[in-house]
Amino acid sequence: MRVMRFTAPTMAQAMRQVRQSLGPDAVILSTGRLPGGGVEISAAVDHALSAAAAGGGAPEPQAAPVPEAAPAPAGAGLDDLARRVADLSGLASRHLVLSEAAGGFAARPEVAPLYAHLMEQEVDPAIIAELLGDLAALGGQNLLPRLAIRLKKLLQVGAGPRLGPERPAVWALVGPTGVGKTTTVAKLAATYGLKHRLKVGLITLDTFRIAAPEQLMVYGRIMDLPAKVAATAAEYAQAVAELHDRDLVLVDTVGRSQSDQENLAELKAVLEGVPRTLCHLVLACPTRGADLKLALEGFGIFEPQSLIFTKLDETRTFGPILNLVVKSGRPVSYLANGQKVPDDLEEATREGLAKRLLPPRGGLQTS
Ligand SMILES: Nc1nc2c(ncn2[C@@H]2O[C@H](COP(=O)(O)OP(=O)(O)O)[C@@H](O)[C@H]2O)c(=O)[nH]1
Ligand SMILES: [Mg+2]
Repeated sequence: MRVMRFTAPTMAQAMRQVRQSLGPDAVILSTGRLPGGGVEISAAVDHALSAAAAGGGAPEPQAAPVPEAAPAPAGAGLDDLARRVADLSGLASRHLVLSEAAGGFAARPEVAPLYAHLMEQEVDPAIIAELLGDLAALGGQNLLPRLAIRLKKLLQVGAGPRLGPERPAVWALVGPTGVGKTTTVAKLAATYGLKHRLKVGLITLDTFRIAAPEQLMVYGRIMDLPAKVAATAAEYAQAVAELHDRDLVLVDTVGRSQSDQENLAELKAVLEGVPRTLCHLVLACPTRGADLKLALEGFGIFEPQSLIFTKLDETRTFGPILNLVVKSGRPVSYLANGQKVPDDLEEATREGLAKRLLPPRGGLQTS
């Protein structure tokens, strides 16, 4: 298999080059942005793979599950879209998806611009294939609204604090260093404490760095909310007990590298001091896709209730949000789009996320 590189100003143009040079059996191996602008696609033709994809040659008996080639009727199978996407993790099936995309649905003139746009947004190719594959077979106009409906179905949102009978509700924000946990705790405190007029308390477990607890204490003083520092499971349980008159207790934690399993386990042990603590995983949207997936795995031990994405103001690529929702099966609860406390926080909605992921109406690049 000979790998070839294609560079062009836009994904659509690079895809066209791939099809022209390598034909319909091209397999996209990777896509990326060039430092000086433009995109690069590595692609190749693997005749064994493409023969198997076409049902021609002798397929490998141990091949990973292959997506249904036959177009499903409109709307069918949408409910288990996420499950089928999750099944597409094997390398062989991934290649089949990509090869099918390049030579099949993605080549159709009405679909190609949508395909290119989603690739540019760095949506996982397997998800794109599920979203667009049978839409292409339906043909016709108005693909964008149909895509929007499917996308919204995949984008789970919600999991804001459900204030059950047990008070206070306890939310801990966990996540890598520097993603904006402390800032987001402050924004949430303002949202729930000042706007929704709930009784909010703050706890910081970030005693790891000198002066780190001070950051949250300052927010507490400004907003006139009680704030406590805890370093052990017992201290944490004590702090929550002291905040028993609160509706919601927000817990800030120390940033940990997802690869630092020992420290993650230590933090988990502290959080277990209050078993009803619900964790929410904070991730920065501009983080590279592979690193986001590593964080998801590393912080999986906290069984996060939701994902919170920060720094949306620093990127224009939102595919990773969709990729992680599908991969984790967790909803997105909040989006942070700037440094300002408390303004730069929004509750995640399907519409808001889909709007960021889709091209503006009429703004599709068709060249
Ligand atoms: N641009 C941008 N910066 C943010 C956002 N959220 C937090 N930050 C900044 O990121 C840096 C780290 O934030 P911090 O809350 O201390 O992160 P932590 O280590 O996870 O607690 C600070 O400079 C914040 O102002 C956001 O949504 N957008
Ligand atoms: Mg912090």
